Amino acid sequence: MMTQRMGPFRRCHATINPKVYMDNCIYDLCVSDGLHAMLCQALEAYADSCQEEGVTIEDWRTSARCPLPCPKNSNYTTCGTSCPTTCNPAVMPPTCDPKACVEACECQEGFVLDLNECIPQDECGCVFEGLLRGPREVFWGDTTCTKRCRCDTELRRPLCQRSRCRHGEECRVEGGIQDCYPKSYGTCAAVGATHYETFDGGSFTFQGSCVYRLAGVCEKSQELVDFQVLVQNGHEEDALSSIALVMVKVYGKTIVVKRDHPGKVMVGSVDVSSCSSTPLPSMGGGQEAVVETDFGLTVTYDWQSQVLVSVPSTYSNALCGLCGNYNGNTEDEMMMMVKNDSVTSTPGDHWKVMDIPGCMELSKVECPQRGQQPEEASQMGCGLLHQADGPFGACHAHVDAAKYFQSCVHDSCLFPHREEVACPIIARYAAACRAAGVSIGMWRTEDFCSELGPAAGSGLHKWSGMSKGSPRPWGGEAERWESHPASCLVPSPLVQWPGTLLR
Ligand SMILES: [Ca+2]
Repeated sequence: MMTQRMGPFRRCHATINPKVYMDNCIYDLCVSDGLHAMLCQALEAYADSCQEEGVTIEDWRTSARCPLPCPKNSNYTTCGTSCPTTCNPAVMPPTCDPKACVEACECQEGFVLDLNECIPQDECGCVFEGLLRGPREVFWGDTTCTKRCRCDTELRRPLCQRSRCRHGEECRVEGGIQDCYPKSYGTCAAVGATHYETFDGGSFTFQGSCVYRLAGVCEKSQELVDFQVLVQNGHEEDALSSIALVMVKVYGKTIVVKRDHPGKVMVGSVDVSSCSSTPLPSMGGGQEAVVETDFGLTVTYDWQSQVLVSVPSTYSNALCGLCGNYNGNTEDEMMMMVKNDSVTSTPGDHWKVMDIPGCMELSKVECPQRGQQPEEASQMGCGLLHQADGPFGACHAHVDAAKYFQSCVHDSCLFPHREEVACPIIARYAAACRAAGVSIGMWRTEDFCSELGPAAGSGLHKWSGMSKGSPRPWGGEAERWESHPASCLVPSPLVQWPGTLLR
């Protein structure tokens, strides 16, 4: 084929004598026992030499049965360009000659070369200040978070516009990623049947067994993802009992955790906790349901008596509910609840969202037999908080125990025959001590506030499936649902997994 006068190499004969290549070919085939690959190699060597000299050769691979293996989405051609379209046209090989004709695998229509692969053009990234950015990637174009950029796949370059961090956020690097992060987080707690600690640090007692808004967005804004956390206390024989139900409403979904169903976290009729495959490190030994969202809301419920809501500082002054408005001022928590026409309104009047048959509210929380109670309550366990030589002794100088003791006595008085009402309040003080960096002694025993409550064995369930693209007004991300790294697999049909939707 090399020497054929009418063959594919005929134009090359005058430039490069095929004889040497022919002799080498015969020798190679001879020693390799006629291996076909040797023939292809020899023909390719001659073809390459011809093309290097600028001679156009014709297709020899078909008749010699030496196909050039081409990667996916590309076709073989004897005369292709040495300057193929790539994702990044600015970076061309220095040898590229636009007029040269080379044997090549050319990307099909709509595909471009990227690292020896032909990929769809719209999957190309962008180069920004020497760094490669993924297609449609949204990133900060400066170190102070004032320029937001997006890699445009059609233009194959980033488009930037002025932006800034939201109220309550600051620009910093976390885990190697520069972004706007909340300056701080606010935490609110509902403990036992009657105690509430607001985001601003206020506390009050309120008893009602209807469904109430614990926290939720009241000052709606495009920049904040709307959510609501609702709670309901249980009631048994005309008496209140601790939190029986926690509901988180976000992204059009309602997540329900019930005391009567320890270990379960329901989204509609689907229990999403049962899919937890890897047990999470237990936090403080408790058994808790943790609902986390991508915008920083965390709701924790121990299936017994304590609900914690944590929100990033972006939500300051935008919330309302029993947890308060999170504006940094403790004084106005109750004022928000006072309606213009009624000075005597109660938290229940204001934040009740649903009546449950038989649900009730006690406007005044008073212990009927105040006076003789503290002593009795001390015997029932509250005294543990005060004992100088008790498990909390080391904490007294750091966190005032008086507030917790009062709450404890209060609840012990309200529920005189239920020793366990003291447990969540003591646990709350224990948590406050730990948060202040004080190590406390063992206070739970087998007979008193035993760790093994109704949720025994259920472990800690963390479900962080609720997530959506960045709510920033800039960029197309808000339209796209994203899965979030989740320790729990969310079963279909509600959510496809592994997948990207929660529609
Ligand atoms: Ca406030």
